[in-house]
Amino acid sequence: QLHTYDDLTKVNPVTPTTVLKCLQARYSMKVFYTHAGCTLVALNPFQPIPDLYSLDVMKEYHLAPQPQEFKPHIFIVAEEAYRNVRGQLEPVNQSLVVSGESGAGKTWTSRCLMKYYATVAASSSLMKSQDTVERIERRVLDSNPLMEAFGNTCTLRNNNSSRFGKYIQLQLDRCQLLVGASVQTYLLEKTRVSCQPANERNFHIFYQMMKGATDEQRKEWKLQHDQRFVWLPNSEKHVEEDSFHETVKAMVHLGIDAERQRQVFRILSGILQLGNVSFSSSANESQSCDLDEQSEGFLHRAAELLCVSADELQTCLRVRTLKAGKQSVFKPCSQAECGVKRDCLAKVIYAQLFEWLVTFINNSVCADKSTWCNFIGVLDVYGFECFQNNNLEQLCINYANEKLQQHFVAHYLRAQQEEYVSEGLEWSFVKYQDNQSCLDLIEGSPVSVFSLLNEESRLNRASDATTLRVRLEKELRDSANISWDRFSKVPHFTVTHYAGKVNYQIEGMVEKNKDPVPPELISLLQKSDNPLLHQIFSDKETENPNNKGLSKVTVVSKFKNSLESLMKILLATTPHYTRCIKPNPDCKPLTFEKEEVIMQLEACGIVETIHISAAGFPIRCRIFIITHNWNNERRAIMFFLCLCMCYLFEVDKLLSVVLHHLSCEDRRSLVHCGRTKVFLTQTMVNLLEDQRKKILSRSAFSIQCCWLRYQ
Ligand code: AOV
Ligand code: MG
Repeated sequence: QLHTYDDLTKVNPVTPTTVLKCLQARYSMKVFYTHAGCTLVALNPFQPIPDLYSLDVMKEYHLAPQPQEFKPHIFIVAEEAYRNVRGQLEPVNQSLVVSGESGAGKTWTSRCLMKYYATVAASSSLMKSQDTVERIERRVLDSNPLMEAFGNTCTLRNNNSSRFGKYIQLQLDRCQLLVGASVQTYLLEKTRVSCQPANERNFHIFYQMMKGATDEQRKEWKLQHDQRFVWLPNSEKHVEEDSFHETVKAMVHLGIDAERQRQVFRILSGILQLGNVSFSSSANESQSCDLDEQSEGFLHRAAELLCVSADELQTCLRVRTLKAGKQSVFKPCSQAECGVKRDCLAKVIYAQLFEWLVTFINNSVCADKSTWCNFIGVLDVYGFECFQNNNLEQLCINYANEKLQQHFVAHYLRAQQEEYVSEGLEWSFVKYQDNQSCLDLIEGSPVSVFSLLNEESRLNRASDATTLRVRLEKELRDSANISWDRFSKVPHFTVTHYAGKVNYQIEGMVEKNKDPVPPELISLLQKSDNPLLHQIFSDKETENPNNKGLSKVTVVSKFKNSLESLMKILLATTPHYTRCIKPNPDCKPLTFEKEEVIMQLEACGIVETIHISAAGFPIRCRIFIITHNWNNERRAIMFFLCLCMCYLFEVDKLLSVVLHHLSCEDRRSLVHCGRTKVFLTQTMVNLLEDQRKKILSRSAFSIQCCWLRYQ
């Protein structure tokens, strides 16, 4: 019967084993969603499930008076958030936080959520008459395949792995209709453009082009059928046939015209050509390296596609410009340096192109501030990762996941329990895994991995890997979350994350953190005759080459700041958590591996969450009785409430009146009085909601009950 438990709070006793058994039983019955108190657990079926997300199912959940009574589904979370926007509980803006490890189903879930809102909150009044620009809902949805084409790839863990984080705010007007959206993205893993980990691939868009371009387009973009590109490994793997067509369709819907598309694809092909340019070693240091014989053609094609002079491009790659006073000094690059510059050029172009794309999408879908009043945010970041070789990219990704876990711990596991205790409720504290110590290790002050990494980046000294390793070991030795294998030949450090231990290689970390862009590369791109390339680099400052990037913000500092802004937004919204679980590491359909699942359940603290949810109260508020019409001046009501707060502290009495009016005096266990707040169980909230609806539908002067939530 275990499969019948819709909510893990009903499992008795709640232990990792019973929870696992319940989820396994449900999975074997093809039931993929289960409530875990305040969170929803979503198991990845790894195969499309017919009719699970159909229009009819959406309607069913949207129109139900109590969707919670239906089978657990992501649409319950979606609908709850949607109704909260209409409700009186503060804050009215909502965030749907989707978490889980790489390949668990976050991006899939985010797409489902967006489809749901684009359907139930569709605003027909926004139908546009132009042929090319589609209605707003379509455009919001089309932003997904477009961003995924440019920002997703096939990794060892997921064939459609997101290499950037995104927070999409769906903007709703007063009538709860979707009138626009805005996208905030986080740190694209741009190193992948020029360096793909073994058995992984470059971003989807390159393969889509190679496969989907017409003969005419190939000719224009200089992509011969039989051409092998160094930066396109594993081309034979997993490509959906029509994805190029889909991407182009999305571009059209979003308003990227044919000429702009041409410019985009020429730039992308230019990048691919650059990847086949290599250099031979020079005879001595004062001589610059020559192009390899077969590279000549690729360099010319790259220059032609990027619309820059081939000679200048070659000089930029082979010679470094140093400023000595007002004079420029030119220093030939070594073979390795030439390669680094080539990679840097490709990365900076791709990253800026991605940024331009996101800005374009925002301009196309963002509603005017005067037309929307609330939003529902959907957060989909890259999931926790642990490969054989992990570097700065994985450190940033796993750090982002630590931050999200901390938000959950702070908001739910800690804050709620502390409040019950401070309000004097009978409460036996549920212990939970706090990941604060790991975050202190990574980002804390005065010393942390990030601070040491930044210092090393600023000092700009040679043999960074060993120095950084020694400093990390010396200065962070007190942290329980970091360790070293002293016999390892490769300098590395191991971090114990909430989701598991990860070894990070130190080699190359400092350089990646500095992320220097030689100014001559920017100057070259600013002179491009490709209007798009020219535009995206026109406002970029060419750094002072003598400055060695001193004033530049490092990668980790920038990322830390952007995540802190995200946390501020999350804290100002009502969060809803969905935990995506990957039932097996090989992405096999309908295969449930217990060890895999239990590790993920333990990492995210599911058992603790269930304990707290089972005994806790989802709503804390003060209840007042107002003989007043809610439709009257809101301010007057607020004034009245303040008076109540000042003079009527006998909450218990007030409560009796409310309960009397709701005819449920026998249900006092559903309500608990704290020192300053009244705590309601979900059943009580539903009861009050029903009453409120009845009263409002009568729309007469009557006793109304309203509640405010103080966080
Ligand atoms: P992720 O976003 O969590 O990983 P995805 O959302 O890309 O993971 O899911 C991985 C794959 O699992 C998808 O491409 C689908 O094939 C499949 N999948 C996920 N959820 C479902 C579902 N509900 N029904 C059917 N198939 C599903 V990463 O972005 O790597 O962290 O960086
Ligand atoms: Mg993803």
